[in-house]
Amino acid sequence: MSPFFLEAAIAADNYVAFTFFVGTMAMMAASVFFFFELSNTEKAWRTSVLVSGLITFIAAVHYYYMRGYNLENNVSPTFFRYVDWLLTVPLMCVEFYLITKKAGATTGLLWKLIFASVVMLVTGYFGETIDMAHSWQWGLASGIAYFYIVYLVWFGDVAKLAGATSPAVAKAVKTLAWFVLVGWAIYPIGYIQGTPGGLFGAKLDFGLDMDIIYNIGDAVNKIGFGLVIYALSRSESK
Ligand SMILES: *C/C=C(C)/C=C/C=C(C)/C=C/C1=C(C)CCCC1(C)C
Repeated sequence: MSPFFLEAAIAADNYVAFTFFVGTMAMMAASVFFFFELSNTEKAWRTSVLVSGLITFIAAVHYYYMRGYNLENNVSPTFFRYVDWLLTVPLMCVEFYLITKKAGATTGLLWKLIFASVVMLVTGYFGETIDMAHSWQWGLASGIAYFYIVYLVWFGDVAKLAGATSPAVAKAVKTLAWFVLVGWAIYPIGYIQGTPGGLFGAKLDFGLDMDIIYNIGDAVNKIGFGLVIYALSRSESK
């Protein structure tokens, strides 16, 4: 079937496919917005806003693909989901690095964040695919890496550096830290829903498909993160 027929074939009650479709649109719109705003952005903030656009653009391409894959095969596009995350989550770490760089953030800190995010994602991938029989143990390992990132942005080097910059940067880092603590916590909910091991071996059912939970998480976090950076670039341009 051609992609056009597939699009028409999204049934009105197929909420998974619908959220992939809306996700594609939202990510595309956000990318256009960030890219077009670059020319109105002060030089010092251009790279940060560009990275915001790259994050939503990479997601838009993956969502377009995942939408078709899910419609055609009626299964979760887990592999492409994780490819997307492996590209976009490290870029979110780059955002933290870029905005705290003026206060002295080192590439050592950047690598710590990236390393923790890769551990978080690779262990999650193992639990969802290769070694599903031990999904809760993999989820636990992933959760530990996740809490290390939470620690770094709330109390560790990222938080300390943010305190040493302008009030606007400090405020933006605080907002991004909330995204990491609350927005990113949407993902383990999807994982618990979608894996046999659930939470510490206890199967929980939230009544929502795993992909719907992940799609909500991506929209909140990728677009939200970008908008916080965008707002910061505006307040610092005045
Ligand atoms: C744009 C994509 C983002 C911000 C993805 C974030 C993904 C996570 C924070 C995933 C975390 C997980 C756990 C903390 C435990 C279970 C396995 C994961 C990978 C779903």
